[in-house]
Amino acid sequence: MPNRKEKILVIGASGQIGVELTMALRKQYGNNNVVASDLREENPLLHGTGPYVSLDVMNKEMLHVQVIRQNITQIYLLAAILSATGEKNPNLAWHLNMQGLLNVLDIAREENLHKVYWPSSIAVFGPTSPKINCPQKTVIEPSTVYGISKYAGEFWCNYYHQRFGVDVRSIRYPGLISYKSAPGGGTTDYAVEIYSEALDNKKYNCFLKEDTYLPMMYMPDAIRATLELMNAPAKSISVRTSYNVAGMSFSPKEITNSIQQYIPDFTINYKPDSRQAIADSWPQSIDDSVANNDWGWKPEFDLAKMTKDMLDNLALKTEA
Ligand code: NAD
Ligand code: AKB
Repeated sequence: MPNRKEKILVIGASGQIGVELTMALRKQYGNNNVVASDLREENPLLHGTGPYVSLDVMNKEMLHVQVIRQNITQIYLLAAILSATGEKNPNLAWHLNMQGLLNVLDIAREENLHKVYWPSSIAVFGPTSPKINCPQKTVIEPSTVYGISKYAGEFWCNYYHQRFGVDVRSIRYPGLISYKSAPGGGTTDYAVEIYSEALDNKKYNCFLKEDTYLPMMYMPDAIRATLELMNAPAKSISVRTSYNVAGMSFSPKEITNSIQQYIPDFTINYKPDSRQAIADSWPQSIDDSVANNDWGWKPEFDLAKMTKDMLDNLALKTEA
């Protein structure tokens, strides 16, 4: 059972994952024990559900003051620049993704925080990694600045754990699909946009080719994976870099077929752009047997189940 005395700070809480993870943590620990924070304004979905502070993870002093003032015991760090935006501004992506993490790890060490969560990504893998069932340990030569920052970040987490005993845990998320909050500049964003475009306009211009397979996961599975990892006993965590987790793998053509089961006149056009090269550098599917052995990870959603849930919930949102 989670300890009710924990006080959690979520950094990047207004983003795609942040909103849903904050709500899930508030359910587990109590609304007032989970402080949401972001550089941008509070996401409307979080209004009135618990405390919110405006915070820049790059300002270490300000972060440190908040951690002490709010008696924080755990940090979930979600602030980052994702793959597609990162290629437009590599220096900024490197700076935020690295310095933000180092600020959090330093404060965790100095303040003896109980736990830190920091997500990595399947973007750590590059063109020389195995394409199918990419293993936990394999050749890793990322070709995007985002992937490089995630891979370096994984080893900083491992270092702070080995050297200073910081209990930092991490998951290499696949592309995440959700209907509550919009995605923030990734290569897998097409798989979110396609559902709302199918409902609103019955057509979608896809920036990836029809046969581009990528590892993906529905947000409820991603949130559950995160909580299961964070609630697992420390002795069962054998990976202190970051865990592979798998949900499903599909191509734009397959997700289109799945949507057409409900919207038969939905059509798609393919106009690949610079994101195609990023997608081509990543694996098509992931082997998550280590996460399964260590803390029992198992996904619940496949493409068919996710499509039904996405379309039902987006339709309800439109009606509201
Ligand atoms: P997002 O872009 O939707 O959200 C990031 C949030 O961080 C934004 O609300 C942004 O305002 C905030 N932020 C940016 N700079 C900040 C700063 N200096 N200080 C404080 N907050 C700042 O991203 P997301 O999709 O929610 O991703 C969260 C994490 O999960 C990231 O580390 C990302 O790399 C990782 N991840 C996401 C996916 C995915 O498909 N969404 C997949 C793999 C890994
Ligand atoms: C992206 O496409 O950049 C993210 C990710 C897989 O890390 N969704």
